Amino acid sequence: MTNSLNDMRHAESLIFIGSNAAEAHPVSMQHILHAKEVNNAPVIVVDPRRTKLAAKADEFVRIRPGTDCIFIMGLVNEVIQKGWQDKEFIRTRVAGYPEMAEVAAKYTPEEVENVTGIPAAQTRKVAKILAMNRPTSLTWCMGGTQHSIGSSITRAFCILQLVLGNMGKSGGGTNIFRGHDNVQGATDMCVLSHTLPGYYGLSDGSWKHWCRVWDVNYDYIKGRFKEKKWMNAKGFTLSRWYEGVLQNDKIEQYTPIKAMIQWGCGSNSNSQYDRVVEAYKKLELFVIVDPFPTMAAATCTTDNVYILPCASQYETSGSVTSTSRQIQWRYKIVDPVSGSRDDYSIMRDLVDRLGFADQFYKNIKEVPEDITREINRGTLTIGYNGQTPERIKKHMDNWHTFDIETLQAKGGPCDGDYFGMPWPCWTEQHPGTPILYDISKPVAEGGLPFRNRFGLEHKYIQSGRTENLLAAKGVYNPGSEVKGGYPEFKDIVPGTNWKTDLSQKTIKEAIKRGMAPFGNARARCVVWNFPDQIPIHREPLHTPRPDLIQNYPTYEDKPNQYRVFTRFKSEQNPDLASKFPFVLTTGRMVEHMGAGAETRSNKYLSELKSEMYAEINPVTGNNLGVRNGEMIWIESPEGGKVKVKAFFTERVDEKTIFMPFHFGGVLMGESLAGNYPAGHEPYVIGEPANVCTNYGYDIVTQIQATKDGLCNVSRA
Ligand SMILES: Nc1nc2c(c(=O)[nH]1)N[C@H]1C(S)=C(S)[C@@H](COP(=O)(O)OP(=O)(O)OC[C@H]3O[C@@H](n4cnc5c(=O)[nH]c(N)nc54)[C@H](O)[C@@H]3O)O[C@H]1N2
Ligand SMILES: Nc1nc2c(c(=O)[nH]1)N[C@H]1C(S)=C(S)[C@@H](COP(=O)(O)OP(=O)(O)OC[C@H]3O[C@@H](n4cnc5c(=O)[nH]c(N)nc54)[C@H](O)[C@@H]3O)O[C@H]1N2
Ligand SMILES: [Mo]
Repeated sequence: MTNSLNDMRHAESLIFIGSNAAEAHPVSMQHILHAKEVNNAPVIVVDPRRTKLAAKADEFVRIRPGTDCIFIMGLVNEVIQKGWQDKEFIRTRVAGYPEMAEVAAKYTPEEVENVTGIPAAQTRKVAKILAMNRPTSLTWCMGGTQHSIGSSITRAFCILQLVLGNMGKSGGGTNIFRGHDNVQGATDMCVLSHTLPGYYGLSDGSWKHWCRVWDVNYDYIKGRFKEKKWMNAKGFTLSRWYEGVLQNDKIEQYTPIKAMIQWGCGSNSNSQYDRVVEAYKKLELFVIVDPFPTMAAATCTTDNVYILPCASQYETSGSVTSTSRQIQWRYKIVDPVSGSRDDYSIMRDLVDRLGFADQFYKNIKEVPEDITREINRGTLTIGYNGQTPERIKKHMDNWHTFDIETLQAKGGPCDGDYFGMPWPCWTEQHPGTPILYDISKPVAEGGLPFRNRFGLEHKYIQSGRTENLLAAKGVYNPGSEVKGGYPEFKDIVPGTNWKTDLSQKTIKEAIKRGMAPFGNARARCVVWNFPDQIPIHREPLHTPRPDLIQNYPTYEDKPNQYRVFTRFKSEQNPDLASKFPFVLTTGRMVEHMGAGAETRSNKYLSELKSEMYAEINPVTGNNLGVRNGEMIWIESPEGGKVKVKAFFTERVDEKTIFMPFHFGGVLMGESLAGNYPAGHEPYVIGEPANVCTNYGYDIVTQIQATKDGLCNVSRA
């Protein structure tokens, strides 16, 4: 999030795209409804389903799954056609605008209607609401990302906010509500296969940086790899790890995957779940580290599976990062119960037995405080340096002294700090950055310009034009020595830059001069390192509108995408829609969490929602001869099928089926209840939706496309 949940209170309008905050982020609703009720801010909700959040909307926009990009670029176009763009903001702080505007011009409200199903008049109306009620707070969530063009869709959201001039402003911003409580922290630590912690990448320079932080010899680390090239190669992602075992699609690795540790993974959260189950059975070693036996435990009947009962968050402590980039300390409430152990001690045993504890724990004596200190030392890219364990705890102990509107402490021991020192927090004196890219404040007080990251100028292949990428003259934070754009800081300590200077002198020097360590540049509308430099619409791989494939085809197939061949074009079969006439989309409900191992093992939540179901429009149900509450089969083009209860509701339109993905413990009609360790069967079991979610992955991130597949429905 560029802003924070609290800052949404200052919005003059709010648009939610593919977010059902009322169920998935209920705590945010106090701030959203504050803006709606107190500022009279119109709320727009764009979703294929009339959700519980949509119930609070002034304008509900029903969209066909997977078509968000064209709708948003259509809004951008309408804003430009009407002359409502923020011309000064664009002139001084945005790059690649004319090239982008030319692409957007193709997306007229009428073409948007043709592709998305949203009436042209409604696109015009939404553009007007946004233009007349600035700043707009824009929120997207999984409805905007879990698509083969998810990365383009998210780019389009950012462009809309740039064109409206809503970035770096209180009440504006792009506010992506994150998933699990510490998923922002997990992302920042890059529990990902394509980068080292702090988004440093996988280059030699990045490895050397982290080796310096860890105080570990670079050659020692290099020696842990079979060959050096694997050090710099992206790994498998969670969404397609199973191919590394099954190898039905070609993999780019010297060996198939033979062992798997799933550490806090719900398992049936993986799409193509029937194939995941096949892969579990082929593993030579499988370890599950979780407070609850996940569905994986119930699918495996082989004897090479170990379940290590892990303590929950209440039984341990440490620093975590919230969706608003705020760092908090989680205090331990009770000791681990029932013989479980916390993640740190399980990790310690593993590292001990693998024989490199002396390297791994070189600077880590006091757990977990020293882990946070290591993060402070190394994660300079996003400014994790000022949030020491002592400061974080001080914030937690004094959180009543922070203002709900501004997040700033008024008086008391944290005077002037923003709660949780939202990153970047550049020094131990810095208050944190409550709003990213806000040039109204000095950098030392939480202000920032846009980051200079992609060179000083760029020549566009679209237009042949060369553009200076630094911010225009006159755009700077108060107190800046340079009164306009400037590049990143380097060579203050020779041979280093602000991200690699472990003495942090470079960062301190920049702040002293009133400037941002990462420079002062323009935000890009053209991302030349993406397959689609400017967001364009492409039909989902499995589309209910085969007539649109010719104009909006998907990408070419992609070999070696995170070590596995990924099908795009060869998977976009125009004949599928006749056999699988319904759009299948999936998501969440408030009562359950993720793959559901925790919440379905909770008596009270299980009582609230005790059965797997599919949302189906009554007209569709009646046409199929199905009654409300009867069992139906839902079948995917890949042959996965689930037997679930029909839940008649007009939340979905006649062409769309929605399933929550929180259920597990049943596989294609068969109960696996007897396979759980004795006494640990969840209160509620049900079919996992992910047996039915279709093949399909984002071209950049490989996120699974669980929101825009096809399916067929029949009476069970
Ligand atoms: N109670 C509860 N809360 C949770 C979670 C949970 O499991 N349970 N999970 C957490 C996690 S990990 C995450 S990532 C967040 C996710 O939070 P959200 O993304 O808000 O949750 P979802 O229900 O997956 O999806 C949001 C909406 O996207 C809509 N949608 C589907 N396809 C499309 C599309 O093509 N376009 C548009 N515009 N909308 C579409 C769905 O109908 C749904 O209403 O929630 C977090 N909070
Ligand atoms: N069809 C479909 N599939 C989806 C999605 C969708 O919208 N539709 N959404 C996707 C998204 S956004 C996400 S984030 C994933 C979520 O997928 P998962 O992350 O697999 O889902 P969770 O059930 O939240 O898994 C968390 C596990 O961690 C365990 N756990 C809790 N606390 C601790 C702890 O302290 N230590 C350890 N070791 N374990 C702990 C829980 O018991 C649980 O089993 O699902 C994805 N899959
Ligand atoms: Mo998530």
